Amino acid sequence: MNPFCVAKNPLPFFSRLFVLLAFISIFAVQSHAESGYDAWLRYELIDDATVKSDYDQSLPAVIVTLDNSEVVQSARNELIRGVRGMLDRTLRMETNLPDENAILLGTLDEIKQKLPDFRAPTDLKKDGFCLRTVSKGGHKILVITAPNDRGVLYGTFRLLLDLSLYKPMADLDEKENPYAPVRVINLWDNLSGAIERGYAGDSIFWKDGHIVKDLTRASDYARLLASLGIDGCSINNVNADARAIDNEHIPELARVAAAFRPWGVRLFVSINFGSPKKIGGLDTFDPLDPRVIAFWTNKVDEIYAAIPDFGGFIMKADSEGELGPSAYGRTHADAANVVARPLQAHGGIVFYRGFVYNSHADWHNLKLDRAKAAYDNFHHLDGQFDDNVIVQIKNGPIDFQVREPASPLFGGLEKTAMAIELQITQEYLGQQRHLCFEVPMWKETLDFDLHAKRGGSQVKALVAGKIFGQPTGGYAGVANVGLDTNWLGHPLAMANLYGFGRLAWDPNLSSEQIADEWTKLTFGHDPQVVETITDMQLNSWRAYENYTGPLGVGGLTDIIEVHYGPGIESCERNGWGQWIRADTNGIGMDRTVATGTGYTAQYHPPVSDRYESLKTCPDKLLLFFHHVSYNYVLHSGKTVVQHVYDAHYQGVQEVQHFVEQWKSLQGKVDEQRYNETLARLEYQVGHATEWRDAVCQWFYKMSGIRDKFNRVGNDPNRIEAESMRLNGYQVFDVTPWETASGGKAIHIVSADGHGSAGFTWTNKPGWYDIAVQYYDQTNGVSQYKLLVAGQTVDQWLADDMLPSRNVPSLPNGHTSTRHTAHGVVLRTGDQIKIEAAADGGEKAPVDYVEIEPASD
Ligand code: GCV
Repeated sequence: MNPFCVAKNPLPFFSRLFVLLAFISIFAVQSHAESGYDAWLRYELIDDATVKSDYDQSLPAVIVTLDNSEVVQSARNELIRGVRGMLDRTLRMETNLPDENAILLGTLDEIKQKLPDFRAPTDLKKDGFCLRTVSKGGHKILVITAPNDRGVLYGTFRLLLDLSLYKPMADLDEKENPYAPVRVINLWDNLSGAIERGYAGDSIFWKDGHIVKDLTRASDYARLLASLGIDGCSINNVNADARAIDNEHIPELARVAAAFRPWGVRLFVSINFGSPKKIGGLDTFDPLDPRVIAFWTNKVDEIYAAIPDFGGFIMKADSEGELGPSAYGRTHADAANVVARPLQAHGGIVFYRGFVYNSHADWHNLKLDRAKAAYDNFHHLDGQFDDNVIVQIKNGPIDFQVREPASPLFGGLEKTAMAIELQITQEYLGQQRHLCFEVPMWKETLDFDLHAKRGGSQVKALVAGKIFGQPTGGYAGVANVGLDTNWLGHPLAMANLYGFGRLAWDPNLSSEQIADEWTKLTFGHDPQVVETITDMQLNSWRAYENYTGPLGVGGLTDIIEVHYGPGIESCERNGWGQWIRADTNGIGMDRTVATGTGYTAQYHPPVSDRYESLKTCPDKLLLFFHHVSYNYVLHSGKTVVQHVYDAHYQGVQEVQHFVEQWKSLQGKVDEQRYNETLARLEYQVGHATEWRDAVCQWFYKMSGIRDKFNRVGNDPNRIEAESMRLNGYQVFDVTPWETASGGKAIHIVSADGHGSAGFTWTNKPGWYDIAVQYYDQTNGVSQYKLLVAGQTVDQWLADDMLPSRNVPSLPNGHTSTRHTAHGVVLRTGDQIKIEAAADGGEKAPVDYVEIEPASD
């Protein structure tokens, strides 16, 4: 069939244009190949003959829509697109039931008019949906219906999910309601286009202070969100630029809202609490001042005049330098309500962030504790927030660390709506350079029973308002997607966005199911591919925890700026409050009531008792709650320090295993994603090794206790750069010391910027892998060459853009990286040499060379 024959119909110009646009959007799926752009909506042709023939027979050829809303049109187009991709068939669009089988899309009211006998489930809620096959006139009608048009879209995506997962279609009967009313995404994009804690390129929304002209990606992003049932998205940093809502930007925001609208996604914006002063021309932002009240009322009215379905605001106040109500002695409730009241009139909401703490705390004071801040700031205000205020609370009491207990504030608000804030962007979890599937971590928090009420009160139920009956609440995910084609950088990282969306819709899904679904949708159904990737994903968070910060110790990363590589003592002796209180005698924050900060009292019994007592505190959180000696014996029977050593060596082995697992998929995964993933995993091995060595060296020095397996500080296959014959190179002290093997490395100091470092191979002849651990800064592109017996065996450029790019880039735990020359033949007595050329501020630094028998 000639798809353009529709243009011959006597349709008015705009209708023809619409058909053409619909056609383009339906077929657009084919234009992105396997770049990762299509994420889990690839709609790959079904290659299982039985499944395909079953679908060919059971799926009607006609799709009927009873509704002309933009959202239902998106649903129809999406179904056509999906069926075209998976079954290579093009559904026919109708607006009336034909004399044959059909798929029927409409809201409950519309369906009842068409099919008066249709028995809809009586308990469908807003955004919930039902898929049911009924008979009419001897034909089967697959009805996709919902109380509202967004629900129809979600039901359509569910049908597509079912098809993608090869679920039998015969006599379909499915019904689902979202677990929670609130399911939103936050982005931390600055108006400049840079993204705070974004690791996949610049903003898809902003550039140079304005919304970008081409909003195709914004709309494609909304489509991805809609496929998960997410219905709101804020598009600017919570450290908000007040200009985001000034008169110049409101029309620009309206364009984004228009790009979101066909997908049922409402636009939210982060606001600066100082706006009345910064953009309103007032001399105050006191929330109780009538002029400030008028400012917010007028501002909200202006926004709704341009964007009638505007979702509302996100507010970060009195935290990390942001202005807040404390400037006028007002409360967070005063601040939230002054903005919430005008929004209420339009059906809008305010997410008021619970992430409020003093970042200039006195570290000498052993009773101070940042973990207590959220509860202390909000608990006493319970009942004072308006109904359309949602206090948005990070999963743990500190800040997205690899292991934290559930925030006690979830159990501390009974009359206030809440949302749990989960971070999809991997700020503290390897920044999408490391594989780290967060769903198992989120599940631990969501399933945790805070005992806020007799009969059980798991976090997932508390935030959904199911325990104390708040009218709203739910889930907010910080995603920070960027312009990288595959949205989040690492080809396997989109599993986190998918997982967030699935859990926001249904937190009772298991990590296994989510990983399995995502892998099938993203990489296909080959059982080996599914089993391998699922296994890697499910093990990745614990592996990351093992080689970074086990036992709940918290951030052993550089917490001051980059939050990426190791930088252990950066958390101590400053006002940020992420202290681990380590000295030569012991480590860990004492948060007990008996002798510490008293944080455990913020939990209800028996949780408070469990954490208070060393006897019952789980090992995985020991150092979060207690200060103990390095020799303290865990429930596992190991000492703290031996656990730290063992976990770190195990963690690196686990990452090495990921590489092997991934390599077993060569030829089974498309080349582009195979190669991109392999490169990231190989990088991860090098950086995990850096983490392991930094943490183990530091614990060894601090505790003075040897590793009982004698691994720490004893690397028989390692040749330290500072021990090599140097020419043009000089030894220097790396800061912090633990981020270099032995505390030292070499860099080029010669006038012409060239240098060499060499040594003699005195070991057995054979095939070897030669790994060079060096520092790849972002302020230069050094060149390295590896020579064996005068012959160049490898060369490379230090041109990686590691996540430290926004701060002075130095040789340290963020930039430490590894290049491995595989399968090099060595003879005893060979001269091995690195020749390098410095560039810009990067002086071709080298930490060590490690030579091991060739892996394959
Ligand atoms: C947007 C952490 C991050 C900040 C972030 C803050 C927040 O501190 O490092 O970049 O600021 O959390 O959640 O507000």
